[in-house]
Amino acid sequence: MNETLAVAPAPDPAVVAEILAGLGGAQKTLPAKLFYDAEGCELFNRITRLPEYYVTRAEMALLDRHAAAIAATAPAGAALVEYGAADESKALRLIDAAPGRFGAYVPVDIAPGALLAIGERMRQSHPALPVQAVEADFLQPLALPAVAAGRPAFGFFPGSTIGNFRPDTVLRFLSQARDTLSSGEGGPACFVIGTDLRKSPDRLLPAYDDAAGVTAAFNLNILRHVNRLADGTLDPEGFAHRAVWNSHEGRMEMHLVSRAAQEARVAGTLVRFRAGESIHTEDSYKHTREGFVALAARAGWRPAGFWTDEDELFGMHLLLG
Ligand code: AVI
Repeated sequence: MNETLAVAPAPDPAVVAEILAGLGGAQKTLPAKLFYDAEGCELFNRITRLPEYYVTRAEMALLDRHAAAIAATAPAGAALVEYGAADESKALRLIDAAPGRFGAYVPVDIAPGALLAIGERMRQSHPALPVQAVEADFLQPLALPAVAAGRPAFGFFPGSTIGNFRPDTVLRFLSQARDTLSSGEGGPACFVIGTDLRKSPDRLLPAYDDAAGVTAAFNLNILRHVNRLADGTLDPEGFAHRAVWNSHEGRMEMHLVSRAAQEARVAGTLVRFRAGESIHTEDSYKHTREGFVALAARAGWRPAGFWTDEDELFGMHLLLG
């Protein structure tokens, strides 16, 4: 029987403090997790179908090729713990590739609406598989829910969302995930993580600045979300979307560039922008295979498998800890 558990979300004052800290720095920033209100999730879904945005298609092609091999590395009866589960489509590739191997499914995400929808759909499509969703910011320490008790835990973090974290955050996340996943029964912790691979800026830049302007709309939407969360007056019309390849850091960056000198109020605080000044809204690291393995090793994980799509655009690592 399926069951959905809602754990309390992070308190609003903490989010407001994070927003103000970001807008108060010399390089203004906003937390990328704030892209994903209902409108942002919809826009991101559209991004995944854009001709320029190869990331999702490459990962799906990888799963078409290798889902059975990846699922075969899971211990029998394991709870499949999916971090950042916006929908269940990728987890289902593993579940359906190895019928009976997974004993439970635990989608973890910050968006309650997405989790409820997953629970509903899974009840229809896989009624015999216990599902327990956890609404949480997975960058915070996470406890496995009751449905995972007595089972090995098999972590799954697809989508290259890990690329949206800076290396210090990746290290903290991977150590916490090791604690979480090794609290399951039996064997070492297992974690399968999808990462977009390093490639030419000629391929990367259009993927983050598409001709139809969907990524621009996604970037600008963060301002509306911040306005709602923190009683703000940021004007989306006053900013332009910019995507940049930072070769030194090995990452794509998204910025919102102020079209003119302007002011806004956010949670009662006056924020001033110079003409041309940017708010840095997102990093999307493009890890090489070796670079990611080295990072994971610093968090106590050892590499045990690696798969790519035919065009070698996207990689999936199996880590044991
Ligand atoms: C969710 N994440 C992996 C996407 C990425 O490619 O970094 C978010 C995104 N930003 C712009 N386009 C897509």
